[in-house]
Amino acid sequence: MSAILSGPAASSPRSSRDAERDHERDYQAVAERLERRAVPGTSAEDVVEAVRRFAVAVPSWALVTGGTRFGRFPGPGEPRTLAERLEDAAAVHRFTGAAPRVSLHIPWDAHDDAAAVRSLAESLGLGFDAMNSNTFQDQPGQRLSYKLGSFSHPDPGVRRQAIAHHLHVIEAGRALGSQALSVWLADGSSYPGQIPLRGTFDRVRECLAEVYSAIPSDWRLFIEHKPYEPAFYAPVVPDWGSSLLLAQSLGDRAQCLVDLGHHLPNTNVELVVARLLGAGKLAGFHFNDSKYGDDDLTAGSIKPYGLFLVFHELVLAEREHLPGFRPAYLIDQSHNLKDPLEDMLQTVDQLQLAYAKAWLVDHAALASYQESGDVTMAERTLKDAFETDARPLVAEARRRNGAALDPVAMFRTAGYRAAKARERVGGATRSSLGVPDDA
Ligand code: RM4
Ligand code: MN
Ligand code: MN
Repeated sequence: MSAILSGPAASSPRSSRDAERDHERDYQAVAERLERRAVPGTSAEDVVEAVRRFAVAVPSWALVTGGTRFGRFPGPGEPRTLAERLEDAAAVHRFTGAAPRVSLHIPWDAHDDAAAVRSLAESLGLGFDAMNSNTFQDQPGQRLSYKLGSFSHPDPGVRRQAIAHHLHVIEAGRALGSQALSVWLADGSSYPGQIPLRGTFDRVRECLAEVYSAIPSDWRLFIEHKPYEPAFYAPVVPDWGSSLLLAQSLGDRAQCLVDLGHHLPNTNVELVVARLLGAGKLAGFHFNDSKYGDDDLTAGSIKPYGLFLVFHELVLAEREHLPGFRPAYLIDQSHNLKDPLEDMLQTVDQLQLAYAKAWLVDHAALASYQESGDVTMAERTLKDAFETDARPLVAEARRRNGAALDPVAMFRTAGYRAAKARERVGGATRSSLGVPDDA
């Protein structure tokens, strides 16, 4: 039996009643501390209720082992079909109480019968978040190649084909009840001179304008930037400035999506978030974590303080009722080593935790320290929130939502993956990116 199938609960005699009792005590302790602190809006009750409302969408493509370009090591019981991916997404929601929607990637999640997919999702308690297009790969039978770009391609025929794909994704999303289209383009160049730097941006803007004009009036268009890979010299949409220019030229319902891993090392991502919020152009997030590049690691695993600072900007905007504040929270990760579902459960937990801690910030005190120029106390105000053990608050929110105190422990105790390994026999599990098992 692999380490995944046995778990702490299986090997330890602690009963769930013990866990409940420990939780009660931990919760009382933090509630009491917060009561003593007496900061308006940050009682245990306030924070728990806020965390109960927090929701993040699960990406269908990260429910299977991703792999790297050097290899892929899938485990037993991973989903093989869209129906099985939905089933796993529903499990994430069941264990966390915070993942009621799934985000599809077309054509990875191609399907013939949208009504059947929609009703299956409904029966699982799931809705659909943003739809993702894909013009960064050629598909079998595709007429023209995206090797040298899609929206920026010099051949207008390729550009038309890419636009047609986006219109198809919009139709697929309409049929499922989605309300957003998320566009990440691999367009760009790996060598100086390969493409005109200005002209390609203009082409992308023109193509996006056509797509924008086709989205339903209650939809938004998300533009996702990325500094490099697969274009290693000059991507057409490398940074939030380029993304903002595009969103501003398209219109009100075009906004900029921040994938936390899509910045050069040491970029101050919370500052990017603040700028986009100020411009009314923050679409939302692809949450993940990274050390070097677009590493797609578990959110909060490498830079938890950075994640907290991002959430601080978000909670500030939420509590100030910043006009137009409606961020779409999505996960975008690749699981190479961990069980994809355990990684997803850890991720949701980390996001709930960062959100809870951001709620603990004493905003009035922070503002007054900023006014008086008290640098030390301003910084300590943030640190005080960040260093509070908010785990019992998050566990309590999950409990009240009918989910697990500890999602990973519950996942192991329930034997979810082992059961799926018995059910899901035969058929290939392919990584969404199509990395073959023997690469
Ligand atoms: C990209 C980007 C997109 C995702 C693809 C799979 O790096 O993060 O959001 O759809 O990867
Ligand atoms: Mn992304
Ligand atoms: Mn990425």
